[in-house]
Amino acid sequence: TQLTEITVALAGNPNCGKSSLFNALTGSHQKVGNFSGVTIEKYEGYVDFKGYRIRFVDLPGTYSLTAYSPEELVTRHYLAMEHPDIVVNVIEGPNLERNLLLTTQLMEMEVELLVALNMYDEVEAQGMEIDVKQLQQLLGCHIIPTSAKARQGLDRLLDHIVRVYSGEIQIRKNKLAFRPEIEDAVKAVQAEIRHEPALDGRKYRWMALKLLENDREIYREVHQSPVWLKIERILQQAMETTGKLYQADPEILITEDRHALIRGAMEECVRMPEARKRSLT
Ligand code: GDP
Ligand code: K
Repeated sequence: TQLTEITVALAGNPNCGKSSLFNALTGSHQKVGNFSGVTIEKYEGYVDFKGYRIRFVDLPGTYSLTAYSPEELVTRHYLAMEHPDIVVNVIEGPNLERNLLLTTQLMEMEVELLVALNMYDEVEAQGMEIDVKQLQQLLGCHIIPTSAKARQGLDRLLDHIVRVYSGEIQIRKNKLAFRPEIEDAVKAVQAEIRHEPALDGRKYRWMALKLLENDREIYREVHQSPVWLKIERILQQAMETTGKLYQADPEILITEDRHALIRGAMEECVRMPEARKRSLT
C-alpha cells in the first residue's frame, strides 16, 4: 500500500541538536545530496509512522533569515519556494531566548510551524522552568519538549506532525504584529506585490516585510517589475513616517519589535535558576 507522504523541514540555530534529532528520527533511512546551486549539503530521511511516510529535510543551521549568508538564503529559499507541509523549528532549550529570533522569522514566513523544544533534559537539569503552554499561546504553535540525546519526545513530535497535517489539531496562528506604522506599510506593499502576476503564489506579506528591511535579494526580484515604482513610494513614505515618529528606519523598528515579542515571552514564560540569573548580571 502507498503511504501518504508528509514533507517536514527541520530549521534551527547551529548546535540546537538538529542533526541529532534528524538522526534519531530517521535512523538508517537517510541520503545526502546538495541544495540546488550551492555546495551546502542536504540531508533527507524518512520514517513511517501511523500510516504516513514522514520525509524530513534537514535545513542548514541559521540564527536568522536575512540574505547575508548562503545558509540563510538556502533555508528561506527552501521555505518560500518548496512549501514543505510542516516546519519543525528545533530550539536549544537552555538558550531559548537567542533561539527565538529565528522562531519569530519563521512565524513571519507563515509556515505551518511546530516547535521541538530540544535539550529539554538540560533545561530540567539546570532548573530552568519554561511554561510551555503559555509559550504556545504567545507563539501560536504547538511546542513539544524533546531530547534528541535521550531519545525523548520523538513519538510525540511525530504524532503532532501527523495530527497537524491531517488537521486534527489546530492552534490559532499568531501573525507577529509589528507597530501600526510598519503594519500599514506592509499591507500597502503587500497589495502591490499581489498585483504582479510574475509573483503569483509567493509569500506576499513576508516579501513586503523583507522590502521594508531593505533585503537585497527580494529587492532584486521585485525592482524590475511594473509595480516597483509604487512600492518604492510606499517604502519612502514609511521611512519618512517612522523617521518623524521614532527617529529610526523601518528596518530597525522591525528588529526592535521582534525583540520586544521575545522579551515579553521570556518574562511571561521562563524562570531562570538563581545561579544563572546571577551569572547574567
Ligand atoms: P546541530 O548543529 O543542530 O546539528 O547540533 P548537533 O545535533 O550536532 O548537536 C550539538 C550538540 O548537542 C552535540 O554534542 C549533541 O550531542 C548535543 N545534543 C543534541 N541534542 C541534545 C539533547 O537533546 N540533549 C542534550 N543534552 N544534548 C544534545
Ligand atoms: K552538526
